[in-house]
Amino acid sequence: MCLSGLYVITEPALRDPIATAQAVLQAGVRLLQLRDKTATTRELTRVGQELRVLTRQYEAHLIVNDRLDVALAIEADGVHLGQDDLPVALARRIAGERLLIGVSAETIEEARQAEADGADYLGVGPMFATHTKPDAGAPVGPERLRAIKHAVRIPVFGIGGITLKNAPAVLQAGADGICVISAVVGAPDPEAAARAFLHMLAQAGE
Ligand code: TZP
Ligand code: MG
Repeated sequence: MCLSGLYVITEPALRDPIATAQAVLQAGVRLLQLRDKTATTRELTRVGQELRVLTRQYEAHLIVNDRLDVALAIEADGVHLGQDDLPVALARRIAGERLLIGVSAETIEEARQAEADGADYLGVGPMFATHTKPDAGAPVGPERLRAIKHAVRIPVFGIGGITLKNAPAVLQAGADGICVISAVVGAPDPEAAARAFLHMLAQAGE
């Protein structure tokens, strides 16, 4: 599987996750994360099952944020864990090789620990200021990503405040791919926005 390129994350406050998925899958996105901080477990599971059907149609990968149980229940391809979520080594023990495990890391130490505990990829950020995650720390910038990229062997995605304009700096710092929410999900035409990112990534050779 290809852990690189454009990774789009849903945000129900900006657009319905199903509508988001239809638009970005149509554009060619092959990595989608279901992220919903307010849904009930039942609702998250229902949306996840719909996304599972859609992502299978497009041969895209589906990752569930925070919730290992939901990821396993809907037969997602992976789960994404933050530093306050289920410890990565425990998640790996439960999921075995059934799931990809992505981990958020802000520092070299967190990145190395995640890799040692069995993470398959990292989300490093916030790269830049973001309004989408109010509890995100101060921006770490592309140079932190560069340092983390040198410290681990697993793929590294930049996340947080990434736009078409600043994405090249993240790629130049060594990112294997970029994660976006508002620049695609909050765009007036998310399909066109995703296509623009994919075009930029293709030009950059990602
Ligand atoms: N984790 C770190 S920053 C962030 C997450 C989920 C929010 C990214 O959203 P946006 O709109 O692309 O800045
Ligand atoms: Mg989390």
